[in-house]
Amino acid sequence: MASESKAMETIHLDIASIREDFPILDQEVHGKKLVYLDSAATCQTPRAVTDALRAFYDKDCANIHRGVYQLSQRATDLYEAARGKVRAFVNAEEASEIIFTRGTTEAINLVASSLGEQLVGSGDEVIVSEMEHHSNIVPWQMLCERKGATLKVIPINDEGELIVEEYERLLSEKTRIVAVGHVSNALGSINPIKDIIRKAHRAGALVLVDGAQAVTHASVDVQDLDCDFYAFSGHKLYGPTGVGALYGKKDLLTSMPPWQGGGDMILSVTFEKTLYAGLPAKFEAGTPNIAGAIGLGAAIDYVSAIGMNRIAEYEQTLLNYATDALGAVPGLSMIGTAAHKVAVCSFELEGLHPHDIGTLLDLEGVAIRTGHHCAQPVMKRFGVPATARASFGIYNTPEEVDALVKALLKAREVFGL
Ligand code: 7TS
Repeated sequence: MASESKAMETIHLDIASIREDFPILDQEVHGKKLVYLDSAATCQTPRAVTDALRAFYDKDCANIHRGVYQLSQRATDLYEAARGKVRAFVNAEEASEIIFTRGTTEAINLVASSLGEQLVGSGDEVIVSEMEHHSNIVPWQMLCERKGATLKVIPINDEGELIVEEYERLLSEKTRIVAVGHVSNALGSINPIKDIIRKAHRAGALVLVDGAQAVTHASVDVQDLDCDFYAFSGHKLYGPTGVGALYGKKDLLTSMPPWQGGGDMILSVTFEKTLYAGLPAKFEAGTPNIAGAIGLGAAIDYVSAIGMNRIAEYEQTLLNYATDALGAVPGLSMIGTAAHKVAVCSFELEGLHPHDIGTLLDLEGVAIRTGHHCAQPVMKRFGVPATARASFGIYNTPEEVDALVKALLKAREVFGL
C-alpha cells in the first residue's frame, strides 16, 4: 500500500510540496495530526492567496472605480485583473460577462431575481434536479411562487445519476429555465451538462449551471458547454470566502434588469430617473469584496500553475483508492456511486449515526462533514436522515485515506460493532 501511495504522488503531483503551501494542514487536533477531508464545504487556502490578501490590505487598499488617486487606481486595476483571470479560467469570451458575487448562492439568486422576473410568468416551468444543493432549489422555488410558475424536478437513479430520459420528458414549450448542478456536493456525481444544455436550448429554455463543486476538480469551458450562466464560489477553489462569480452570456446579461440598486451600478441618478451602468457594473451595486476578488484571482493563478488536468487526474486516482479502501470497511455503504464522480465519498455506517461518526473521527483528528449537506431532497431520495461525507482536495494523500479508514474501524469498535 505504501509503495502504491508513493507512486501515486510522484507520477501525478508533488503533494508534499503542495501541502507546504497550506500552513493550516500542519497542526494537531485532539493531539492527533489533522486530516482535513471537508474540501467540498470549504477548501483550505494556500499562502499565495493569503499573501495576495495581505498585500492588498498592506499596500493597495482603497475603494475602486471612484478615486483619481493612485491607490484607488491600483486597487481598481487589481480588481479588474482578477475579473480577467476568472474570464480566462472559465474561458468566457469577455471580462464583462463575469460578475463578482458573494458566492454561488448570490449568483443564483441574481439570475433567479433578475432574469426570472423578466422571463418567467404564470403557467411557465423551471426545471431543477433532485440532487441540487438548496441554493439551486430555493431561489427558483421562490421565483415560481411569486410568478405562479411550476418547479419540475429531474429524478435520480440509485447510483445518484440524473435520469436523462425523465429530463427529456420534463422539457416542453413551457420550460423557461433549467438550473442544474455540474457536480453534486452530496453524491459527487458529475452530470452530463453539455447534453442537458443542448436539450434545453432545443426546447427554447435557458440554462444556469451551478458549478460550485465542479471548478475545483476539472477545467471548465463555458463557451464549449454553451451554458447561459455558470456560478461558482471562491472558497471552493482554494480562494477566500465571501466572493464568487457568475458568468453570463453578454446578450442575456445586457437585456436583464439590475437586481440590486446602489452605488457603482449607475450612469446617472436624478429623483426622476436613474440610468444604469453597462456590464459588469450593472450587477455589482455597492463596494464589492475587493480583496476577495483579488484573492480569488490568486487562487486561480495557483491552481492554473499546477494545472487543472493534473489536479483532475490526481484526484481521480485518490477517489479510486478511497472507494476501494472504504469499501473494505464492514457495514459501510456508499451513497452516490455514479460512473462519473469527483473525489467526494458520502456514506453510511451500519449501526452508527453520521453525527456520532463525525464526532468520533474528530477525536482522531479526521475532519469530515456529516448531515444533509444542504441537499435534503437527496437524503430523502436515499431514505437517510444524513450521511458522513469525506471530500478530497489537491493536498490530500492516500495516507489520509488510510487514517480515515482506521478512524472508522475504531469508531465501530467504540460502539461494540
Ligand atoms: N451549490 C453547490 C453544489 C454547493 O456544494 C454549495 C455549497 C453551494 C451551491 C453554495 O455555495 P456557497 O459558497 O454560496 O455557500 N456546498 C457546501 C457543502 O457541500 N458543504 O458546505 C457547503
